[in-house]
Amino acid sequence: MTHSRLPRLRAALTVAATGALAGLLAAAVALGIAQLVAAAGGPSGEPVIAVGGAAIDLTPVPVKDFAIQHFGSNDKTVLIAGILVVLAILAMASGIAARRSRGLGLAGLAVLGALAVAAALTRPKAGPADAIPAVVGVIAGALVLLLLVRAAAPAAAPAGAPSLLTEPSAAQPPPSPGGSQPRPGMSPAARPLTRRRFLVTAAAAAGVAAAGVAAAGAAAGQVLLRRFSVAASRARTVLPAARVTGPAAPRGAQLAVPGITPFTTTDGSFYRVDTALSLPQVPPEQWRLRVHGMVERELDITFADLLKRPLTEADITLACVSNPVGGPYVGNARWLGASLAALLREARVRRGADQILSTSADGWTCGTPIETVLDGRNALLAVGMNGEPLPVAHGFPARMVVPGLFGYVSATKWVVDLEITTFSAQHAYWVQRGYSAQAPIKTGSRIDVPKPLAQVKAGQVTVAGVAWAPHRGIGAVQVRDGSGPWHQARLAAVPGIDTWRQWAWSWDATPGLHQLQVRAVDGTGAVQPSQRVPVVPNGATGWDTIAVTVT
Ligand SMILES: Nc1nc2c(c(=O)[nH]1)N[C@H]1C(S)=C(S)[C@@H](COP(=O)(O)O)O[C@H]1N2
Ligand SMILES: [Mo]
Repeated sequence: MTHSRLPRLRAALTVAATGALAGLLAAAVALGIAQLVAAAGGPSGEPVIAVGGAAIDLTPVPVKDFAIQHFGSNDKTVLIAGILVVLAILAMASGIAARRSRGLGLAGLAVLGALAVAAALTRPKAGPADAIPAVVGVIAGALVLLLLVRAAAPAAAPAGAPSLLTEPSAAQPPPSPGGSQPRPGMSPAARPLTRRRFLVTAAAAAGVAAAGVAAAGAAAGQVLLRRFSVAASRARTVLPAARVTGPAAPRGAQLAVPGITPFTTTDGSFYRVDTALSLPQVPPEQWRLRVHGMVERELDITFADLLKRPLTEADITLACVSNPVGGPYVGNARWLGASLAALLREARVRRGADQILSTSADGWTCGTPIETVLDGRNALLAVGMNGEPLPVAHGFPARMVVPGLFGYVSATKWVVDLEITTFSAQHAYWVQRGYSAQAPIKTGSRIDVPKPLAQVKAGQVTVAGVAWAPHRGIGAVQVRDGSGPWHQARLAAVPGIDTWRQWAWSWDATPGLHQLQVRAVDGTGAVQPSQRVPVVPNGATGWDTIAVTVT
């Protein structure tokens, strides 16, 4: 690099660096202020949450599947982090643009603000007020950007301007510890002043940003507080005993095999899948369920009404359509709830209706076949899970549970509305995004022990796991080593056909590398298909296969 180019490059870098810093600070202030304003009106207007929610709804299904499968329950954290990184990059770009042209920089901020406003306004249940946090935030951010850019402006003009943010080159003497010593090539009066002014303004903005972040913290605290209050009313909730008790899980439901998936999944280890970035906080005192649409008699019931109805307790296995072969998105709990069929009979469904379109407190929708709910199975409006009120993450105060149907067509958490309608008139959330309207849970089976790629000693090795075909039941489970013959596994006891079933097989393992495979036969005699199909549009199929080394 020639001697004359270096200073110009350094000047350009200075412009870029101060611009980027100004953009970042402006965005931080915008965000902090927006969070603060949002805290006053409830978390629905929080720009990052709104943008995140909109992103979830707009994400193409394959991308969402990728996220669920690769990040699992961390998918939401990854999404928020991603949004913040993108925001930071765009903010820095706006700041750099503002060093060239203020209008351009402001336009960049305005675009970011418009995106946040659009996201806030298109959230389900959003009102015009939900745009306020983003608007106020962007105005604050724009002021900070203008201030900083004005403060830094003269630095762009003369060549040889000192870099604020890069190490001084060896060609120049290091600045004195005070930092304001004039350097060769600088106009002694203007440079340090400009620099100091920028630093002072930057420090002030940083202070405002810090205050904003603190405000955001306070806002988060408030949300937590509100969450805490729902936690408190959950703790106060006393559920009546079941009037109808399904057969208790028999003692033989749990095989004595270390490492096997327990028959009953604890609340804490139950998988969670939903589109909610912040958990809906629905106080039971305010909860209402409306049953309307193609009915003779509309119903509007309170939580107290719900608890007065005869409650049923039953073991039911829930599975997610996004569960890959061998995957974790399936769980079994003991649910307590009121009969959905009885509720529909009370409302008197009109001829021609075939779908219950249920809606959650946060606007998610789900379509369930009326025929299935009325066919005698334990379709529940559930209030309890494993002997306790539903955890907030699993739908407190009330959710649906229908044995045999994938969660996205049956298991609405935080349910507040049941519209009786038809499948041709209304399309639920995931159906709008390419999933099937009808989605019974497909027969599945999984090897839990040994673990994939485990090393085991030659001799008798227990191979074990779970298999499920809710509301058809599991008739048999078969295991094979490589392409050898299928062996019948021993089956654990089950309380009925609505749960998964543990199985175990004693394998005479010989040294070498082996491939173990499992398949189930459901209660109707249908063998789990070997063909591998993806999750979209109505659930994966294929046999779980693991490799183990025997020594
Ligand atoms: N309100 C609401 N309910 C919902 C969903 C959702 O996104 N929002 N997801 C459904 C899906 S796809 C599944 S698999 C189950 C998962 O229930 P869980 O999180 O209690 O395991 O909830 C269902 N209920
Ligand atoms: Mo799901």
